[in-house]
Amino acid sequence: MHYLLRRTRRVKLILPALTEATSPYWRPIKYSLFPPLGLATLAAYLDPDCEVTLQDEHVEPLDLDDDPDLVVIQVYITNAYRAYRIADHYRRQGAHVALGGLHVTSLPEEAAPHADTIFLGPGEDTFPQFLRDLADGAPRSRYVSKLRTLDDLPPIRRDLIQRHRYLVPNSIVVSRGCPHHCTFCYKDAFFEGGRSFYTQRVDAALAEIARLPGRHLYFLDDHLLGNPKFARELFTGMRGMNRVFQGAATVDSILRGNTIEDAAAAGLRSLFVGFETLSPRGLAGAGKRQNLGRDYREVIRRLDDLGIMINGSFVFGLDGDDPDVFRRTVDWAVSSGVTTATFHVLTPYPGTQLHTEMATQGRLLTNNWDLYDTRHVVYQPAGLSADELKRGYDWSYRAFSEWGAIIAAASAHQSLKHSIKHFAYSAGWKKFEPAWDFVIRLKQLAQMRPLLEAILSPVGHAPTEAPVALESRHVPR
Ligand code: B12
Ligand code: SF4
Repeated sequence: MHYLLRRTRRVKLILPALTEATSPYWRPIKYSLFPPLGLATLAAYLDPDCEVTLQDEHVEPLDLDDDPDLVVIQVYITNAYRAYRIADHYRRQGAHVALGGLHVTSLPEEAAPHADTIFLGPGEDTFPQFLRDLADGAPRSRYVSKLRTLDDLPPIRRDLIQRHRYLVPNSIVVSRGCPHHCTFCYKDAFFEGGRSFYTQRVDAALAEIARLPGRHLYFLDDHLLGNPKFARELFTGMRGMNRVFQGAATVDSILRGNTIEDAAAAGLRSLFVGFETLSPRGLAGAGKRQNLGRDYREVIRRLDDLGIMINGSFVFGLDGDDPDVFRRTVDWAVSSGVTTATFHVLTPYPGTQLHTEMATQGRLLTNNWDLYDTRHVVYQPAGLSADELKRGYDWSYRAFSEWGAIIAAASAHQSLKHSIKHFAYSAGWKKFEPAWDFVIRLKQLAQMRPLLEAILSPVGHAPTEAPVALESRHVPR
């Protein structure tokens, strides 16, 4: 048992590249947005005397010639094979390898042969316990998170994040999980065995915000408005902080009370909204009760009034979808003035209710996790063929990104200023890919932040004067 022979002095944390990020068609900017916040969160529990490195393969080649004592790897579904190869490599060298994250939680038996220790669920309770056990020479092979709290967290090791490599280094999460239960979402599986939605204390969240330099923030929370009381207090506290930020929320939370106005007053300038489908049958089938019977146009109007840009999320391939779903959805998004869209092919992630349903019905087409990226069809759809679904999905991105669609969507706003900003933002995102790649290669992303903030300044309706920056947690393709 090597951990008895080696003291834990050198620790390496790795986010292996998602498979699609290494394909010839990858979009470097999409993977240069957010730093590995989960790993930086875990690093906070390490002894300050440890020599710690954090490597994100999306933004730099991995150095695999080193000799760490402990290797911590975050496993998503489409980096799982890569993660296992890296894990095997370090285990051969005698390091203690710890694997955790969404995919390990979904399929622990698959991950276990590649690790000395696996972790199921969030790591805030289990990782410190593991470190204590490791120091005692008796680490377990499996830890399952049960105690769910964000109280008294040590400050995230943001010093390990190479800020210059990311467009949005100020990403932050002030909650975990979500109060809803959509059947295609990882959430229930990941948080099984304990609370599945909980927030930080407001004062701690505000303190974390205060530690971040610059003005722009990106909240990576699944549902920033999920707890209205917490959200209101957070936004009240942020009012004097001169921040601009982006986040994600559900349609019902936008329509309920005045939380969205409070958010705008605190600096919210763009929001990822899970519309998912225009079909009530599709919503019901996906367990998306919070969307059922809600007036999507009213959601749009309310956000538009506040000058908040929208990144609409849409899922194709729900039961009930027919070959016309793509045109209907794109037409609606364009005519509604949705700024950017994230389209997904419905994907039954292992561990989800959707996956169980598909498996029971014998509709799963492949277990190749590399294809579970919401761009490929991995199950047999009901109302259209797999090929129609894939072609319709690809068509939707193309159609939504055409100049005509950009101009039409930008023209849909009440305010001319909003239209101009929509146009600049949307075109900048969709039409200038080579320019982004060039900037990344020159390692000059940091120089782009003030420019983006300037381009995306407020549109007049918004209750504060703050400018804004880039788009969405699930960034559009
Ligand atoms: C940032 C992000 C990305 C980044 C990922 C790179 C990065 N820098 O992290 C980018 C933009 C590349 C991305 C892309 C996509 N994403 Co994304 N993304 C996120 C997001 C918004 C935040 C992740 C985060 O930082 N969380 C906060 C930290 C604190 O939590 P964490 O990372 O989970 O880490 C904790 C635990 O997981 C655990 N842990 C993790 N690793 C380890 C390892 C060990 C050893 C231990 C002990 C613990 C541990 O401990 C940490 C602390 O508790 C999440 C949603 C969310 N709120 O988590 C979606 C999310 C991960 N994405 C999702 C999806 C669907 C996608 C896309 C497919 C979207 C698309 N169509 O393009 C793509 C491709 C992803 C893929 N193929 O798997 C889904 C994943 C579903 C799934 N089952 O895999 C999520 C969960 C959103 C959702 N609600 O559906 N994404
Ligand atoms: S609202 Fe979003 S985060 Fe919450 S369960 Fe549904 S898909 Fe998941």
